Amino acid sequence: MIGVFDSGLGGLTVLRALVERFKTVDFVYLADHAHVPYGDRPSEDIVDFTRDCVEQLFARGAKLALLGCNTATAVALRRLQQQWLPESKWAGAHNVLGIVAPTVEAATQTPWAVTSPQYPQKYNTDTIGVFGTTRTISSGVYAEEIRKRCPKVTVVQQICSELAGAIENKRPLAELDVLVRDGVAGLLGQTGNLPPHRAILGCTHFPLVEPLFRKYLPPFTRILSQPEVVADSFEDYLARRTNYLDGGEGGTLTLLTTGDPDEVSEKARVFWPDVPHFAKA
Ligand code: DGN
Repeated sequence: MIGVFDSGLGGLTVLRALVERFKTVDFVYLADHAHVPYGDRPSEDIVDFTRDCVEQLFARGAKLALLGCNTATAVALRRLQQQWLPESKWAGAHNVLGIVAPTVEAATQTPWAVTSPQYPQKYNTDTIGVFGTTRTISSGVYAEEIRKRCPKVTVVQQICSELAGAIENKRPLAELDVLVRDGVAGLLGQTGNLPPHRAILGCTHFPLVEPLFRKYLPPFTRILSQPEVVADSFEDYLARRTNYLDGGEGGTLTLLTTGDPDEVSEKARVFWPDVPHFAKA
C-alpha cells in the first residue's frame, strides 16, 4: 500500500496520476486540513505535522509515504528521511519520498539544448524556470538539486504566492489568468526576457492552470507535468521495490482528511471531478 500526503488538496493532482497509472496498487491519501495552509508556518511545525501524517499513513498499512506537496518536500523531507525515520519504529521496512527529486531529474535530462531563431547569439546557456510557493522557492531546494545535477544550468525562480490559494478557492478564471501572467512576467523579467528552455510548475496546484502558463510562456519553453513525471519515476522505483506494495487488497483508494470530510470532498472536485468521498482521519 502506498500513502500520499499533502497539507491540502493539491496532492490530488499527483495521486490521480498514480491511481490511473497503477491500477492494482492500494493507495491511501491523507490531507492535513486541520493545519492547512502550511505556507506561512514555521519550519518546525511543518516538519512535525508532516511526520504525524506520515506516521498515520504507516499505521494504516502504507509502507511507502510520498509527500505529494512541494512545500512539505522542500521543508520536511530531508529531516524525516535522515533524522526521524532511521530512529523510528518504522525503520527498515518503510520509506518516505518527495516529489522534488523526480521533477528535477526529468527537468535536467539531456539532450535538451534548444536553439531559438529568436535569440540566436545570446541563447547559449540552458535555463530552467521554476514556479512555486513562497516556502518552496525560498527553501532553494529546486535550485540546489538542479545545480547538483547540472552545474552550468541557469535557474530562475519565481514565487507565485497567491496562486495555489486562488485555485483551491475556485477564484474566477480571469483572476487566475492575471496571477499566472504576473508570475510569468516576473520570471521572464529575471532572465532579461530570455525565455527558459524548461519550466517546472513546482506546486501541485499549478497543473490545473497549466494552459495559462502555456499561454504566457514562449512556445518553445517545455512545461514539465509534475504528476506525470512523478508517476514515471514511481514506476521505475516500484519495479525494483515491490515489497512496498504488500499489505492490501489491490486497487483500493482511501481518502482521509484531518478536517471536515464533507467540506473537503466538495472542494476536492476542483482537482478531480469524480473524486471519491473523504473520510475523517
Ligand atoms: N500544493 C502545495 C505545493 O505543492 O507546494 C502548496 C500548497 C500550499 O501551501 N498552499
